[in-house]
Amino acid sequence: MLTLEANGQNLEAKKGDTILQALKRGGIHVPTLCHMEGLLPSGTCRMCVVEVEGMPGLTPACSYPAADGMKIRTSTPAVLRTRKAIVELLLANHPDDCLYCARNGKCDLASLARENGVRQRVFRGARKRKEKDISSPSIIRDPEKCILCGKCVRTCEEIQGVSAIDFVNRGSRAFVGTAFDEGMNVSACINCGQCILVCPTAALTERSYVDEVLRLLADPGKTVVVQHAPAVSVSIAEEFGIRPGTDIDGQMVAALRRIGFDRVFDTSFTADLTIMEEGSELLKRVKEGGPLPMFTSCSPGWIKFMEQFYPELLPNLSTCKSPQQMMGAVIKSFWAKRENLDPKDIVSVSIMPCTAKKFECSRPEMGRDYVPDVDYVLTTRELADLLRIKGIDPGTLDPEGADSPFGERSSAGKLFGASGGVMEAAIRSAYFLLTGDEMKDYRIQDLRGMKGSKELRVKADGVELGAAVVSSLGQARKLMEEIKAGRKDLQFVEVMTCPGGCINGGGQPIGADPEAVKARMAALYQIDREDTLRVSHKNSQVQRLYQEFLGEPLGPLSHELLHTRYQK
Ligand code: HC1
Repeated sequence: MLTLEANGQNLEAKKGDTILQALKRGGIHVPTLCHMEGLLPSGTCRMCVVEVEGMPGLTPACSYPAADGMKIRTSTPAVLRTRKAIVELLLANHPDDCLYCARNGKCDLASLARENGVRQRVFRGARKRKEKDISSPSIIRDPEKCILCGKCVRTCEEIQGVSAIDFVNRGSRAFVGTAFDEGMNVSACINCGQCILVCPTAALTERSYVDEVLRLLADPGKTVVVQHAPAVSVSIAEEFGIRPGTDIDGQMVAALRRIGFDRVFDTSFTADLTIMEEGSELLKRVKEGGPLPMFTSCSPGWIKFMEQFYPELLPNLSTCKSPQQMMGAVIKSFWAKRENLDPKDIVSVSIMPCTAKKFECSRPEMGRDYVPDVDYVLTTRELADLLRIKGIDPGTLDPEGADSPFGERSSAGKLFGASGGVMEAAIRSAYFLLTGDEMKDYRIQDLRGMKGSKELRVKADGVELGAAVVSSLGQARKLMEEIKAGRKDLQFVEVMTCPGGCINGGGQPIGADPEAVKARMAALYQIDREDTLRVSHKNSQVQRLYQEFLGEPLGPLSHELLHTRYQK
């Protein structure tokens, strides 16, 4: 342990701590901008400067190591003057359109200006003139709002292993852009939106479809139905000031009805359906000799990553569409027929924690006869926008249940929202399919938690399977390299694009700290602990869908509606 002094207060720090970590441990706040928890410091913005006795000038707290006996001052006149000047310089060429900005009320730059007492534009730099990039179905990039903190670049490279964006040019001509300054739609971007979560301003935002959905909700010729993803009910409350990890599933369903959706379905229903299809596909591949390991296919960022970086392994992807797309497909086939509706008159909206789902629903293979399975995807944040526009506070409503015939779900389906959840749900049902018995304890602790890589060997009825779960594409890349190098002990691999899974998706509330993300995950585990229906194969509405319409898992109609192929 190290002993330091900060602002006259004694602090203890661990060996290897930076000054910033030591100050945090002691409860002393220092503003940061480019700093990213869990990654090596870049020290570029200098917002966290402090004075250290005996050292010349100011020292960046994020990158300088704490040392025994160090005496630190965090708010001397020189420190405050420097921080304020940094913000003033950042504002020198920043647009003054806060009123209309997508990050109005949630802008880190605005918060830093407020915290540091900036009340006027002191420097007037030439405005950066660069077109907005609106080419992506998921992400809008506005270089004029970029303050070059580099967090998006680091996230894309160091966490996701994609490197779709990077710094271009140097000095005053520097900007963050794609290779050859092309649109995001032709870049390597996999649409995950993790860059949006770390962007301090509105330089990166989701492509919003709120106006389109509002217009269609008001169109009497349209039947507008909505589905909501497993991870949304445990995060949307944060947008309304409710504690992270509070599940408001029933109140959210009530709120969706108040908005005006004609039906509210639960994507966890089709997560259960996915388990029936994907579990059967896995057992078939094991019996018939591959290709193995089989990779899950519900995370669209991961699919694009595979297409771009590992096309030779595409045959290993499950042919199952994602639960979102399966729901869209059964809405516009089975449900349309049952309600006597022309699929062209149905508008299928989904509420997802994920920006890549917008890209997924626009893929040409995700529909039939030029009718897309899903028409519009709104993120958790856009749902909050929609609720605010309509003046609805979900926390004030009485809970309601989702609609039949796609409203019942198991808690296994709900677990899809956390990394490891698809695997846990699949193992529960595979065990039953192989042995005819239920597992004694459904909880599979080894697959739970925020770790980026988890593994397990499962034995049932003489069959032994190697299972791996990875979240973030940086972790996925490591595993893919092992598999390419000849690793043979895995039969089933779950990949989620975002670290921790959809609870931490790129469409989730901005500004959540790691503890908030863990609280969302814990909420899903609590739902599972308290539920009475905990396995997908016992979902009675899924069973009815097979009896009345689909036939059997992997049958011809399932193949037509619920499966697809990804090709090089
Ligand atoms: Fe997900 Fe999925 S779990 S991909 O993370 O398989 O987005 O929540 O809806 O489709 O069910 C996201 C979440 C989601 C799908 C399911």
